Amino acid sequence: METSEAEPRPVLWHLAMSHYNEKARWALDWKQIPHTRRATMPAVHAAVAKRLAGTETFPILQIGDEVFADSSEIIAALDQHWPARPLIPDDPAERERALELQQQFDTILAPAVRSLVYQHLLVDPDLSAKLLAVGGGAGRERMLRLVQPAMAPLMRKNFDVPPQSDDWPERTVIAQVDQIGAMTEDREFLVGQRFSVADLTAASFLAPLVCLDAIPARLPELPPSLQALTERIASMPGGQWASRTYRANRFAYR
Ligand SMILES: N[C@@H](CCC(=O)N[C@@H](CS)C(=O)NCC(=O)O)C(=O)O
Repeated sequence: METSEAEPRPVLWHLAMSHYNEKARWALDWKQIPHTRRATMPAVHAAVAKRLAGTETFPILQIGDEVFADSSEIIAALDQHWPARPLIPDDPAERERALELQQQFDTILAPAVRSLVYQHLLVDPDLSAKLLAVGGGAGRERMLRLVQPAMAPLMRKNFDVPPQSDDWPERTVIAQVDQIGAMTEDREFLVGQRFSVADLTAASFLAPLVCLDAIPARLPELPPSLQALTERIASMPGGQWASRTYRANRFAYR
């Protein structure tokens, strides 16, 4: 598949370890769009986001003068600029359903996965520094290890990370995986007959829990205290679907 010669080469500003960012990376790879990636250190990325888009989160995509500061906006822009290998279905009913599911996973599943992982990660400064430093080398890890005690309370507050005794993140993830399992009981894809933004979004967010080894960013192992739960999620029908879907489609262009 050819990409349009007329389009400028997009630039993706991203955080190597983040699942929202994996969603944007996968979309670019799925659509085989040549692009430039700029990985930034967590925390520093907020200043870059402010400068680029007046926002605080990554991923951010630049296409020429246009700036898209949200993973869903990025996917819509990619389909608009590079229509081949569409992620958003053409059929109006399928389109509506796919975007509705994307919105649900963006606002319910992704924050719950993040809160769940951080509940177990932030109590371990060494593991926290290792995960947050992904893509940056030993110097970055040492630096993040030093600032972790000051960063951890801020991250708990910013990302709504309750104490481990509060099980809302776990309950929320399990409920979402249950629903995904029910929706894919007798079908390969969440919407229609083709891989869409709904599948990509759900599988991006669940990959750290169900197929960590398949993620190209090479994340470190999750905290041991999460192992029993991730094994349970990976064995649920929705967890198995997410792992299968990620492995089958993350590198489908190769
Ligand atoms: N709705 C946004 C959410 C992105 C998001 O929350 N990104 C996180 C990385 S996991 C981030 O940059 N967080 C930093 C912050 O909120 O300060 C999207 O889909 O792009």
